[in-house]
Amino acid sequence: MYGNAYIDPNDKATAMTAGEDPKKLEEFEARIARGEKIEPMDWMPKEYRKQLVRMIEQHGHSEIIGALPEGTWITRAPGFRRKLALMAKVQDEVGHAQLLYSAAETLGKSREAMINDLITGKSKYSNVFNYPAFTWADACIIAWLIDAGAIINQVANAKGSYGPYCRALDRICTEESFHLKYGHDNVVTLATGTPKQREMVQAALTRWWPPIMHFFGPSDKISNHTEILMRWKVKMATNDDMRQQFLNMYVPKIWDLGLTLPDENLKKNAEGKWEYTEPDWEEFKRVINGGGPCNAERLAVRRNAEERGRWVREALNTTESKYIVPLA
Ligand code: BYC
Repeated sequence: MYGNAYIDPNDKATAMTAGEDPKKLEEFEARIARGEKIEPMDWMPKEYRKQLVRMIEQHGHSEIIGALPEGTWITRAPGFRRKLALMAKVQDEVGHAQLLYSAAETLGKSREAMINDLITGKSKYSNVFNYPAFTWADACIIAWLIDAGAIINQVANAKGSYGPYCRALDRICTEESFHLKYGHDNVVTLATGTPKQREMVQAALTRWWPPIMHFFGPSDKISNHTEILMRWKVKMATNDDMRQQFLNMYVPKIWDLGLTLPDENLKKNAEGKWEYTEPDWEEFKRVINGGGPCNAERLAVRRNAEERGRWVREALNTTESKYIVPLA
Protein backbone atom coordinates (compact mmCIF):
# COMPACT_ATOMS: atom_id res chain seq x y z
CA MET A 1 0.00 0.00 0.00
CA TYR A 2 2.84 2.47 0.68
CA GLY A 3 5.21 1.58 -2.16
CA ASN A 4 6.36 4.58 -4.18
CA ALA A 5 4.14 3.55 -7.10
CA TYR A 6 1.09 4.38 -4.99
CA ILE A 7 2.13 7.82 -3.77
CA ASP A 8 -0.34 10.48 -4.69
CA PRO A 9 1.80 13.60 -5.27
CA ASN A 10 -1.00 15.67 -3.75
CA ASP A 11 -0.87 13.74 -0.49
CA LYS A 12 1.86 15.56 1.45
CA ALA A 13 1.83 13.04 4.30
CA THR A 14 2.33 10.06 1.98
CA ALA A 15 5.10 11.82 0.08
CA MET A 16 6.96 12.32 3.38
CA THR A 17 7.29 8.55 3.82
CA ALA A 18 8.72 7.91 0.34
CA GLY A 19 11.83 5.75 0.66
CA GLU A 20 10.66 3.89 3.78
CA ASP A 21 10.35 0.10 3.70
CA PRO A 22 6.67 -0.29 2.73
CA LYS A 23 6.15 -3.41 4.86
CA LYS A 24 7.65 -1.86 7.99
CA LEU A 25 5.68 1.30 7.42
CA GLU A 26 2.48 -0.65 7.08
CA GLU A 27 3.16 -2.56 10.33
CA PHE A 28 4.02 0.68 12.09
CA GLU A 29 0.81 2.35 10.97
CA ALA A 30 -1.22 -0.73 11.92
CA ARG A 31 0.23 -0.51 15.45
CA ILE A 32 -0.77 3.13 15.64
CA ALA A 33 -4.26 2.33 14.36
CA ARG A 34 -4.60 -0.30 17.14
CA GLY A 35 -3.73 2.38 19.69
CA GLU A 36 -0.38 0.81 20.68
CA LYS A 37 2.39 3.00 22.03
CA ILE A 38 5.61 3.30 20.03
CA GLU A 39 8.68 2.98 22.28
CA PRO A 40 12.22 4.31 21.68
CA MET A 41 13.76 1.05 20.43
CA ASP A 42 10.86 0.26 18.05
CA TRP A 43 11.12 0.79 14.31
CA MET A 44 9.70 4.15 13.24
CA PRO A 45 9.77 6.16 9.99
CA LYS A 46 12.44 8.86 9.82
CA GLU A 47 9.79 11.53 9.45
CA TYR A 48 8.00 10.35 12.64
CA ARG A 49 11.27 10.66 14.58
CA LYS A 50 12.04 14.06 13.06
CA GLN A 51 8.57 15.45 13.74
CA LEU A 52 8.58 14.20 17.34
CA VAL A 53 12.02 15.67 18.06
CA ARG A 54 10.88 19.01 16.62
CA MET A 55 7.65 19.11 18.57
CA ILE A 56 8.87 17.76 21.93
CA GLU A 57 11.99 19.92 21.83
CA GLN A 58 9.93 23.06 21.09
CA HIS A 59 7.62 22.10 23.93
CA GLY A 60 10.59 21.70 26.31
CA HIS A 61 11.98 25.10 25.27
CA SER A 62 8.54 26.65 25.84
CA GLU A 63 8.57 25.42 29.41
CA ILE A 64 11.93 26.90 30.37
CA ILE A 65 11.40 30.14 28.47
CA GLY A 66 7.83 30.18 29.84
CA ALA A 67 9.22 30.30 33.36
CA LEU A 68 10.70 33.76 32.65
CA PRO A 69 7.71 36.14 32.35
CA GLU A 70 6.09 34.72 35.49
CA GLY A 71 9.46 34.32 37.23
CA THR A 72 10.00 38.09 37.19
CA TRP A 73 6.94 38.40 39.46
CA ILE A 74 8.17 36.11 42.26
CA THR A 75 9.73 38.93 44.26
CA ARG A 76 6.74 41.22 43.68
CA ALA A 77 3.85 38.77 44.10
CA PRO A 78 1.31 40.23 46.56
CA GLY A 79 1.80 38.44 49.86
CA PHE A 80 3.82 35.52 51.12
CA ARG A 81 1.26 32.84 50.15
CA ARG A 82 1.20 33.95 46.49
CA LYS A 83 4.99 34.24 46.40
CA LEU A 84 5.30 30.64 47.58
CA ALA A 85 2.71 29.41 45.11
CA LEU A 86 4.33 31.25 42.20
CA MET A 87 7.78 29.94 43.14
CA ALA A 88 6.42 26.39 43.14
CA LYS A 89 4.72 26.93 39.77
CA VAL A 90 7.84 28.33 38.12
CA GLN A 91 9.87 25.45 39.52
CA ASP A 92 7.29 23.01 38.10
CA GLU A 93 7.58 24.58 34.62
CA VAL A 94 11.34 24.08 34.62
CA GLY A 95 10.78 20.49 35.75
CA HIS A 96 8.46 20.01 32.76
CA ALA A 97 11.31 21.02 30.47
CA GLN A 98 13.47 18.33 32.13
CA LEU A 99 10.81 15.69 31.44
CA LEU A 100 10.37 16.82 27.86
CA TYR A 101 14.09 17.01 27.06
CA SER A 102 14.45 13.49 28.44
CA ALA A 103 11.62 12.31 26.16
CA ALA A 104 13.23 13.99 23.14
CA GLU A 105 16.62 12.46 24.02
CA THR A 106 15.10 8.98 23.60
CA LEU A 107 14.82 9.85 19.89
CA GLY A 108 18.54 10.50 19.53
CA LYS A 109 19.06 14.26 19.92
CA SER A 110 21.27 15.23 22.83
CA ARG A 111 20.21 17.77 25.43
CA GLU A 112 23.30 19.87 24.62
CA ALA A 113 22.26 20.03 20.94
CA MET A 114 18.72 21.04 21.93
CA ILE A 115 19.90 23.80 24.28
CA ASN A 116 22.34 24.98 21.65
CA ASP A 117 19.55 25.20 19.05
CA LEU A 118 17.47 27.19 21.53
CA ILE A 119 20.10 29.75 22.45
CA THR A 120 21.28 30.25 18.88
CA GLY A 121 17.68 30.93 17.81
CA LYS A 122 17.45 27.85 15.56
CA SER A 123 14.59 26.21 17.47
CA LYS A 124 11.21 27.72 18.07
CA TYR A 125 9.29 27.94 21.35
CA SER A 126 5.79 29.09 22.18
CA ASN A 127 4.86 32.54 20.80
CA VAL A 128 3.23 33.62 24.07
CA PHE A 129 6.46 33.85 26.04
CA ASN A 130 7.83 36.58 23.79
CA TYR A 131 5.50 39.13 25.37
CA PRO A 132 6.19 41.02 28.60
CA ALA A 133 4.30 40.55 31.87
CA PHE A 134 3.90 44.26 32.66
CA THR A 135 1.80 43.90 35.80
CA TRP A 136 0.89 41.27 38.39
CA ALA A 137 -2.37 40.82 36.47
CA ASP A 138 -0.39 39.67 33.39
CA ALA A 139 1.22 36.93 35.50
CA CYS A 140 -2.28 35.91 36.68
CA ILE A 141 -3.67 35.77 33.13
CA ILE A 142 -0.69 33.61 32.06
CA ALA A 143 -1.25 31.20 34.95
CA TRP A 144 -4.96 30.89 34.23
CA LEU A 145 -5.42 31.07 30.50
CA ILE A 146 -2.06 29.96 29.03
CA ASP A 147 -2.02 27.02 31.41
CA ALA A 148 -5.65 26.32 30.42
CA GLY A 149 -4.67 26.25 26.74
CA ALA A 150 -1.67 24.06 27.52
CA ILE A 151 -3.84 21.58 29.41
CA ILE A 152 -6.30 21.26 26.50
CA ASN A 153 -3.39 20.50 24.15
CA GLN A 154 -1.59 18.16 26.54
CA VAL A 155 -4.56 16.14 27.77
CA ALA A 156 -5.40 15.38 24.12
CA ASN A 157 -1.85 14.57 23.05
CA ALA A 158 -1.16 12.44 26.14
CA LYS A 159 -3.37 9.85 24.41
CA GLY A 160 -1.06 9.90 21.40
CA SER A 161 1.31 7.30 19.99
CA TYR A 162 4.81 7.99 21.35
CA GLY A 163 5.16 6.40 24.79
CA PRO A 164 7.80 8.65 26.39
CA TYR A 165 6.07 11.87 25.26
CA CYS A 166 2.65 10.65 26.47
CA ARG A 167 4.02 9.65 29.88
CA ALA A 168 5.74 13.04 30.26
CA LEU A 169 2.48 14.81 29.30
CA ASP A 170 0.49 12.82 31.87
CA ARG A 171 2.80 13.97 34.65
CA ILE A 172 2.87 17.53 33.36
CA CYS A 173 -0.94 17.73 33.23
CA THR A 174 -1.24 16.73 36.88
CA GLU A 175 0.88 19.71 37.88
CA GLU A 176 -0.72 22.04 35.33
CA SER A 177 -4.13 21.43 36.87
CA PHE A 178 -2.86 23.01 40.11
CA HIS A 179 -1.44 25.93 38.12
CA LEU A 180 -4.81 26.46 36.50
CA LYS A 181 -6.57 26.63 39.89
CA TYR A 182 -3.91 28.99 41.22
CA GLY A 183 -4.28 31.23 38.12
CA HIS A 184 -8.07 31.19 38.31
CA ASP A 185 -8.03 32.10 41.99
CA ASN A 186 -5.74 35.06 41.26
CA VAL A 187 -7.89 36.32 38.39
CA VAL A 188 -11.11 35.98 40.43
CA THR A 189 -9.47 37.95 43.27
CA LEU A 190 -8.58 40.79 40.90
CA ALA A 191 -11.86 40.69 38.96
CA THR A 192 -13.92 40.90 42.16
CA GLY A 193 -11.59 43.38 43.84
CA THR A 194 -11.22 47.15 43.78
CA PRO A 195 -11.92 49.20 40.61
CA LYS A 196 -8.13 49.50 40.14
CA GLN A 197 -7.67 45.72 40.35
CA ARG A 198 -10.51 45.17 37.84
CA GLU A 199 -8.94 47.70 35.50
CA MET A 200 -5.56 45.93 35.80
CA VAL A 201 -6.92 42.48 35.03
CA GLN A 202 -9.04 43.75 32.14
CA ALA A 203 -6.00 45.49 30.60
CA ALA A 204 -3.91 42.33 30.97
CA LEU A 205 -6.63 40.19 29.37
CA THR A 206 -6.92 42.60 26.45
CA ARG A 207 -3.12 42.48 25.95
CA TRP A 208 -2.92 38.69 26.14
CA TRP A 209 -5.92 37.75 24.03
CA PRO A 210 -4.23 37.90 20.57
CA PRO A 211 -1.18 35.82 21.71
CA ILE A 212 -3.55 33.32 23.39
CA MET A 213 -5.49 32.91 20.13
CA HIS A 214 -2.14 32.30 18.39
CA PHE A 215 -1.02 29.79 21.05
CA PHE A 216 -2.88 26.85 19.45
CA GLY A 217 -0.94 27.28 16.20
CA PRO A 218 -1.88 28.58 12.77
CA SER A 219 -5.33 27.86 11.37
CA ASP A 220 -5.75 24.39 9.90
CA LYS A 221 -5.77 25.91 6.40
CA ILE A 222 -2.15 27.00 6.77
CA SER A 223 -0.71 24.56 9.35
CA ASN A 224 2.27 22.64 7.87
CA HIS A 225 2.53 19.62 10.11
CA THR A 226 -0.99 18.78 11.26
CA GLU A 227 -1.76 16.27 8.52
CA ILE A 228 1.21 13.97 9.17
CA LEU A 229 1.07 14.42 12.96
CA MET A 230 -2.60 13.48 13.11
CA ARG A 231 -2.08 10.52 10.82
CA TRP A 232 0.53 9.22 13.27
CA LYS A 233 -1.42 10.24 16.39
CA VAL A 234 1.18 12.62 17.70
CA LYS A 235 -1.39 15.39 17.58
CA MET A 236 -4.84 14.19 18.60
CA ALA A 237 -6.76 17.27 17.47
CA THR A 238 -6.13 20.00 14.93
CA ASN A 239 -5.06 23.51 15.92
CA ASP A 240 -8.52 24.91 15.14
CA ASP A 241 -10.25 22.15 17.13
CA MET A 242 -8.09 22.89 20.18
CA ARG A 243 -8.80 26.61 19.80
CA GLN A 244 -12.53 25.86 19.66
CA GLN A 245 -12.31 23.70 22.79
CA PHE A 246 -10.53 26.49 24.62
CA LEU A 247 -13.08 29.11 23.58
CA ASN A 248 -15.90 26.81 24.56
CA MET A 249 -14.54 26.21 28.04
CA TYR A 250 -13.10 29.61 28.91
CA VAL A 251 -15.02 32.41 27.15
CA PRO A 252 -18.13 31.81 29.33
CA LYS A 253 -15.94 31.81 32.47
CA ILE A 254 -14.29 35.08 31.39
CA TRP A 255 -17.64 36.72 30.65
CA ASP A 256 -19.04 35.46 33.98
CA LEU A 257 -16.38 37.53 35.72
CA GLY A 258 -17.70 40.62 33.93
CA LEU A 259 -14.57 40.89 31.81
CA THR A 260 -14.66 41.66 28.09
CA LEU A 261 -12.64 40.27 25.21
CA PRO A 262 -11.17 42.48 22.50
CA ASP A 263 -12.99 40.82 19.61
CA GLU A 264 -16.40 42.14 18.66
CA ASN A 265 -16.98 39.17 16.32
CA LEU A 266 -16.56 36.59 19.07
CA LYS A 267 -19.76 34.57 19.44
CA LYS A 268 -21.09 31.03 19.43
CA ASN A 269 -23.08 30.36 16.28
CA ALA A 270 -26.22 28.26 15.83
CA GLU A 271 -24.11 25.14 15.16
CA GLY A 272 -22.34 25.58 18.49
CA LYS A 273 -19.05 26.72 16.89
CA TRP A 274 -17.23 29.82 18.00
CA GLU A 275 -16.81 32.56 15.42
CA TYR A 276 -14.00 35.05 15.88
CA THR A 277 -11.88 37.53 13.99
CA GLU A 278 -9.11 35.63 12.25
CA PRO A 279 -5.93 36.17 14.32
CA ASP A 280 -3.17 38.18 12.67
CA TRP A 281 -0.97 35.38 11.34
CA GLU A 282 1.67 37.83 10.08
CA GLU A 283 2.22 39.05 13.65
CA PHE A 284 2.38 35.39 14.76
CA LYS A 285 5.04 34.56 12.14
CA ARG A 286 7.10 37.57 13.11
CA VAL A 287 7.00 36.64 16.82
CA ILE A 288 7.88 32.93 16.39
CA ASN A 289 10.72 33.83 14.05
CA GLY A 290 12.51 36.10 16.51
CA GLY A 291 10.75 39.45 15.97
CA GLY A 292 8.51 39.63 19.05
CA PRO A 293 8.89 42.25 21.80
CA CYS A 294 10.90 39.99 24.13
CA ASN A 295 12.61 37.33 21.93
CA ALA A 296 16.08 38.87 22.25
CA GLU A 297 15.74 39.35 26.01
CA ARG A 298 14.47 35.79 26.59
CA LEU A 299 17.32 34.19 24.66
CA ALA A 300 19.88 36.46 26.33
CA VAL A 301 18.72 35.19 29.74
CA ARG A 302 19.08 31.54 28.63
CA ARG A 303 22.50 32.21 27.07
CA ASN A 304 23.64 33.81 30.29
CA ALA A 305 22.37 30.82 32.32
CA GLU A 306 24.20 28.47 29.97
CA GLU A 307 27.47 30.40 30.39
CA ARG A 308 27.17 30.66 34.15
CA GLY A 309 26.49 26.94 34.48
CA ARG A 310 29.36 25.89 32.21
CA TRP A 311 31.86 25.35 35.04
CA VAL A 312 29.44 23.01 36.82
CA ARG A 313 28.97 20.85 33.71
CA GLU A 314 32.73 20.81 33.09
CA ALA A 315 33.45 19.84 36.68
CA LEU A 316 30.93 16.99 36.51
CA ASN A 317 32.37 15.73 33.22
CA THR A 318 36.01 15.48 34.17
CA THR A 319 37.88 13.03 36.35
CA GLU A 320 40.96 15.21 36.70
CA SER A 321 39.05 18.31 37.51
CA LYS A 322 40.82 21.53 38.30
CA TYR A 323 37.73 22.23 40.43
CA ILE A 324 38.36 19.32 42.80
CA VAL A 325 40.54 20.33 45.69
CA PRO A 326 42.50 17.25 46.92
CA LEU A 327 41.95 16.45 50.57
CA ALA A 328 45.04 17.05 52.68
N1 BYC B 1 4.39 29.11 19.10
O1 BYC B 1 2.28 23.17 11.35
P1 BYC B 1 1.98 23.82 12.64
C1 BYC B 1 3.25 26.14 28.92
C2 BYC B 1 5.09 26.80 14.60
S1 BYC B 1 4.36 25.65 27.71
C3 BYC B 1 5.51 29.01 18.36
O2 BYC B 1 0.57 23.95 13.03
P2 BYC B 1 2.44 21.85 14.70
C4 BYC B 1 3.68 26.99 30.01
C5 BYC B 1 5.35 25.32 14.40
O3 BYC B 1 6.37 24.89 15.27
C6 BYC B 1 3.42 24.58 26.69
N2 BYC B 1 5.57 28.34 17.19
O4 BYC B 1 2.82 23.10 13.80
C7 BYC B 1 5.02 27.10 30.35
C8 BYC B 1 5.73 25.29 12.94
O5 BYC B 1 7.05 25.78 12.77
P3 BYC B 1 8.28 24.83 12.26
C9 BYC B 1 3.54 24.89 25.23
C10 BYC B 1 4.43 27.74 16.79
O6 BYC B 1 3.66 21.42 15.39
C11 BYC B 1 5.41 28.00 31.33
C12 BYC B 1 4.83 26.36 12.33
O7 BYC B 1 4.47 27.23 13.39
N3 BYC B 1 2.83 23.86 24.52
O8 BYC B 1 2.14 25.78 28.84
O9 BYC B 1 1.67 20.85 13.89
C13 BYC B 1 4.48 28.79 31.98
C14 BYC B 1 3.58 25.77 11.69
O10 BYC B 1 2.66 25.27 12.68
C15 BYC B 1 3.24 27.80 17.53
C16 BYC B 1 3.38 23.14 23.53
O11 BYC B 1 4.50 23.37 23.14
C17 BYC B 1 3.25 28.53 18.73
N4 BYC B 1 2.17 28.67 19.50
O12 BYC B 1 1.38 22.42 15.79
C18 BYC B 1 3.15 28.67 31.67
C19 BYC B 1 2.56 22.01 22.97
N5 BYC B 1 2.30 27.10 16.87
O13 BYC B 1 8.57 23.89 13.41
C20 BYC B 1 2.72 27.76 30.69
C21 BYC B 1 3.32 21.11 22.02
C22 BYC B 1 2.87 26.63 15.75
O14 BYC B 1 7.81 24.11 11.05
N6 BYC B 1 3.23 21.56 20.67
N7 BYC B 1 4.15 27.03 15.69
O15 BYC B 1 9.41 25.77 12.02
C23 BYC B 1 2.16 21.34 19.88
O16 BYC B 1 1.15 20.81 20.30
C24 BYC B 1 2.24 21.77 18.43
O17 BYC B 1 3.60 21.94 18.07
C25 BYC B 1 1.44 23.06 18.13
C26 BYC B 1 1.70 23.47 16.65
C27 BYC B 1 -0.04 22.81 18.28
C28 BYC B 1 1.87 24.23 19.02
